Order: sequence, then C-alpha cells, then structure tokens
Amino acid sequence: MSTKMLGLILAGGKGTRLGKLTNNQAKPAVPFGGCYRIIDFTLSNCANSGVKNIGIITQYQPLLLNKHIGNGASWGLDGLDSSATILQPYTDNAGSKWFKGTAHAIYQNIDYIDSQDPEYVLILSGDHIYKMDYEDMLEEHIKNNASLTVAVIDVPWEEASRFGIMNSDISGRITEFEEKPAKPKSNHASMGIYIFNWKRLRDVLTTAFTTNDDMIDFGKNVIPYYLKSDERVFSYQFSGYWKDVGTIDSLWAANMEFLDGSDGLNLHDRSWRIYSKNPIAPPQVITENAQVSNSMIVDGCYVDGVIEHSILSTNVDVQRNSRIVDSVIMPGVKIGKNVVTKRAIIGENAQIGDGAVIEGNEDKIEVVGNSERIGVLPNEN
Ligand code: ADQ
Ligand code: ADP
Repeated sequence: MSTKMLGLILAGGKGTRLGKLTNNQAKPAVPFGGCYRIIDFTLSNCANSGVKNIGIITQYQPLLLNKHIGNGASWGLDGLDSSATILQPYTDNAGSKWFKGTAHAIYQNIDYIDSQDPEYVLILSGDHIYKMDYEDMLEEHIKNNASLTVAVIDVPWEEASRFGIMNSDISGRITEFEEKPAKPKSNHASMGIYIFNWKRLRDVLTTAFTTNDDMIDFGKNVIPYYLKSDERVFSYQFSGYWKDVGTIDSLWAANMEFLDGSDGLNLHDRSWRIYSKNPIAPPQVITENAQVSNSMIVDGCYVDGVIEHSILSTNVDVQRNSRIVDSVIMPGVKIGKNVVTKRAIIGENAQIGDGAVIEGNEDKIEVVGNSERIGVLPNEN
C-alpha cells in the first residue's frame, strides 16, 4: 500500500534550544541512547511501516547527518523498491533557495516529489523519539476520506503551549487548531506528523508561493488555511511513548527513560527494531577499579571509574576515581581522573581534564558542548 505514500523527513531545523549540542551538527544527528542518533527512530519507523521511499530534507549543518544516513542501507532503504534521498537547498537561476520554514521546504522540493508520483505524502520530523506505525495512520486517513491527517497525542497541560494544540469533533475531524498558544484550550497536541493528499497540497503551496502568500510553516499557516477552507482535516490519536527532544531537559529525560526501560520505548522488541549505522568500535574494557551500576555502556568504552545510572556512548573513556552519575556521555568523550559529572550531558568528542566538576541540579541539566575542552588535559601537563 505504501508505495503510494512518500515519506519526507524534515531534518533541517537548527535546534537552537539544544545550544552547544547543535553548534556543529543538525538536531536529528544528535546522539541518543548510547548507540543511536535521534533520526534513527524516524528512519526505523519508516522501514518498519513499509514506507520505503524517503526524502530527507536537510539544511543546517548537514554533513554529519548525510554521512550517517549514506545510501540508507542501515535501514534497508537501498533496495530496488526503496530509496533514501538527501535533499539539500540549492539555487537556480531564480536565486536563493534557502528554506524559510517547513512548508516552504516541501515547496522547494516539488520537482523531486513529483518525480516520485505519490498519492500521499507523509511529513515527519527528524527530532522525535518514538515508535509508530505510519501504515495504520494512512489506513485511517483513507477511511476518513481526509485531505490532511494530523497525528495527535495528549501532553501534560503545563507543556501544551510548546505544541500545536487542537480540538476535534466526535468523528475525529479537527475543528480548531492553534500553533503554540499562550493559553492552550486543550492538551491535544500535534506531533508534527502529517499525511497530505499530494495533489491538493501541491495546489495549495504552488498557488500560495506564486502569489507571494504566506504559507511558510505547516503549523502556523498551512493547517489554519486548510481549516478555513473547509478541507477534511482529521486527527490520528497516538497513545504510545513519544518525545520531542528539542530541549536539553527533554533530551536528558528521554535518555534516562530509555535507560530505565520506559514502557513503549523497549528496544528489545524484535518486532519493531530501531536500526542505526554503527561505527565499528573495539570491545568495551571495564577495569578492576571500575564500579558500574544501572548504566548502559556500549562498544569502545574504557571504564576505570564509577558509573551510576548513566549512559556511556561509543568510544568514551572514564579514568580512575571519576564519578559519572545520572549523566549522558556522548560518543568520543574523554574524561580524565577525579572528575565528577552529575545530571549532565557531555557533548560529542568533548574532553574533560582531571578534577573537573560538572554538576547540574533539580532545575537545570549541565551541558558541555561538542568538542569543548574543560580544564587541563593530560597531554597538556
Ligand atoms: P516545531 O518542532 O517547533 O513544531 P519546526 O521548528 O517548524 O516546528 O520544526 C519541525 C521540524 O522541521 C523539525 O524536525 C525541524 O528540524 C525541521 N525543520 C524546521 N525548519 C526546517 C527547514 N527550513 N527545512 C527543513 N527542516 C526544517 C512542530 C509543529 C507543532 C507540533 C510540533 C511537535 O509546528 O504544531 O506540535 O512540531 O513537535
Ligand atoms: P528550535 O525550535 O530549538 O529553535 P528547530 O529545529 O525547531 O529549533 O528550528 C528552529 C528554527 O530555526 C526554525 O524556525 C527553522 O526554520 C530555523 N532554521 C532552520 N534551519 C536554519 C538555518 N540553517 N539557519 C538559521 N535558521 C534555521
């Protein structure tokens, strides 16, 4: 069925709220859970749902992301009936083509989308941690004879204002939608996952952009326009684990939930596997001085210190007498002796010199940026 549906992953956001963790890479390429990158979840959901034709729309700092995705082979997307195509901003005779927002980014790729001739387009975000069957969403979309279906999840009320918030009638038809309202009227949040009938969306975007209309973003412009135009807009209720890891706190919390084996994020479920392109790293080494509890430690790590309730990603070194507590240590980080990290995220390839203390608290997760160097490193003594 899904050969009619083209997957389009929006992976171009700068991710300013992740600060020093996205200074040299796009948010979807940020490491997660020891041996994954955030976009692995969306790519694996596509592969598991049978959505085998995927365009990945990049923009901000795409190098690492491109390298990670490659030809899509890690997700089984390199076969005769599948493809993963990286779509980058380009210029033509008409001048600059920098994407201004999510809908504009789709508009800029009309030629590619047309070349795939889809009946439906599935628009996804590259920065969510979840497992979801898009095929099921498409079935509802077709059953409802919808023009647009928006995936919806109930979020805690106190978080509702950072999402698109909607109300639906009893049949699931959306009657009201507000993008990030200051005073949310419900806690039914858009997951930023949409199925559109391509012909109609193509018409709407082409008309808008040729008349200079404002149709830049799905949440701010396209959904309100569809509702105003009386299009059939339906919600698709999702109830599993889902997290938008766009902030430091949510990224840290999602890693901890993954570590604690949260319901719905069980990665040992063989029926819905999360795939990734993993670097080949040597076996981990745990020395006689090491103490490890409630933690995940992956390939290439060297542990000579104390690790409590933490995630050590690929190729992390922790030297003697250092204590890593409630922390997420990203790939390639080198930690010297007598270091303490607590409630912290240490960015990729950072180096922490002997004796440094990196400690967050109940209200704030401490962050060390990618490739940042703290204190005096052993080879500089
Ligand atoms: P946000 O996540 O805030 O809200 P946005 O910043 O537009 O929306 O990003 C959506 C996705 O598109 C992200 O993955 C981002 O990286 C990517 N992106 C942003 N600009 C892009 C561009 N120019 N080119 C390519 N990719 C780009 C949205 C919806 C809300 C909904 C939340 C759920 O607007 O209604 O509640 O997602 O997380
Ligand atoms: P956050 O919401 O954390 O700031 P997002 O990834 O959601 O991060 O994107 C933030 C904004 O940055 C979006 O509105 C997006 O359009 C914009 N943006 C995306 N790519 C770039 C870029 N290359 N340069 C500047 N801004 C960008």
